[in-house]
Amino acid sequence: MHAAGPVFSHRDFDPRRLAARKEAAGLTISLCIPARDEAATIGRIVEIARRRLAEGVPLLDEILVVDDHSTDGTADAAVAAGAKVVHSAEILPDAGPGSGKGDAIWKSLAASTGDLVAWVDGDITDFGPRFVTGLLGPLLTSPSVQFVKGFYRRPGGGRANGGGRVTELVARPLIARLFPHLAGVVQPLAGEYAGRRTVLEALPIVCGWGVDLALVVDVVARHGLPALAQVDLGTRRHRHRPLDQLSPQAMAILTTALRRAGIPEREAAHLVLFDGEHRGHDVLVEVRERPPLRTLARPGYSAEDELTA
Ligand SMILES: Nc1nc2c(ncn2[C@@H]2O[C@H](COP(=O)(O)OP(=O)(O)O)[C@@H](O)[C@H]2O)c(=O)[nH]1
Ligand SMILES: [Mg+2]
Repeated sequence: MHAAGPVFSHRDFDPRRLAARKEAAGLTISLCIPARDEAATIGRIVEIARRRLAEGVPLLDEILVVDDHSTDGTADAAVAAGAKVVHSAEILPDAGPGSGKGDAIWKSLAASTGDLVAWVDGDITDFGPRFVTGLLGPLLTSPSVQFVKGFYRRPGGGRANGGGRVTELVARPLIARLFPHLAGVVQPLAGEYAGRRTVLEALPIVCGWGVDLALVVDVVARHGLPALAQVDLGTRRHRHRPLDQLSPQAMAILTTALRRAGIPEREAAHLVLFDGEHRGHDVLVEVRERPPLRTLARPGYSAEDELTA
C-alpha cells in the first residue's frame, strides 16, 4: 500500500476483547447512522448492531439514527429494530440552515454522547459486526490513532478494488493534485469512519456530500498522517445511483477540496443539469459548513466543559 498512516483489518479485532478494552478505559461508544429513505436496509443494520454489539457484547452504548424527512418509514423501521431515532430538524434547531448528509453527521455528533463515535451508511446491504469492530478497533488499541477510515472491496460491476465513480473520476484526481499526502487513502469517500469525540468536536463539518473527504483532510491537517488509521472492512455493497445523480456529489467534493486547498470559490455551488428534453435545471449543491461543535453553547454543556474540552 502507498505510504499513509497505520493500516488494519477488521480481522485484527474481536468484539469481546474490544469490549473489555473499552470497559478498562472507561469509555462509552456511539454508533450513528445518517439516513434518508433507507427503510429497506436500516432495520437490519440496527438489528445486527444491537444484537451482536450492544446486547451480545457490551461494546456499543448507543445506536442513533438521524432521520431526515424520510417518507418511506425509515424512522419506524429503525425504532422497531432498537435504535434511538432523532429527526434532523429537531437537533440544534436554532443553529441556522443546513442540509444533506454532512449536516446529519454534525447533528448526530451533537445528539450522541459516546467518547468514541462511529458512522456507517444506512444503505449497506451486506452489513455485519465487522464494520463496527473494524472502525473501533484502532481507536481502542492505538492511543495515537484519532480517526479511522474504512475501506473495502466493492463486489459487482467495475474493478473489485477500485472506488465508485465519483471516487475514481473526481476525488482521486483532486487528491493527487491538491493533497498528494493523502494518495494512500484507499476509499476517500467511504461513509464508514470513527473518531474520538474530542477531536471531532473541534472540526468544522461540511453539510453535504463533501463531509467524508473533508473529515480526512481536516484530521490529517491537525493531527498528522499517523493519526489517520485505515481499516479493511472486507466487502461492502450498497445502493447503486444512476449517473445523473452523481453530478451534485461530484460538485460537492470538488468545491470542498478546492476550499480546503485554499483556492477561492464563489459562495454558492450552482450546477446546471439537463433533462431528457435538453432543458437545463439549476441545482444548488450544499457546501455550507457547520462550526466545530465545541464552539457552540449547548444545553448540557457547562462552562467548565468548554474550558477544558
Ligand atoms: N439524514 C440524512 N441522511 C442522508 C442525507 N443524504 C444522504 N444521507 C444518508 O447518508 C448515507 C450515504 O448516502 P448514499 O445515498 O448511500 O451515498 P452514496 O453511497 O455516496 O451514493 C445513507 O445512509 C443516506 O441515507 C440527508 O440529507 N440527510
Ligand atoms: Mg450508498
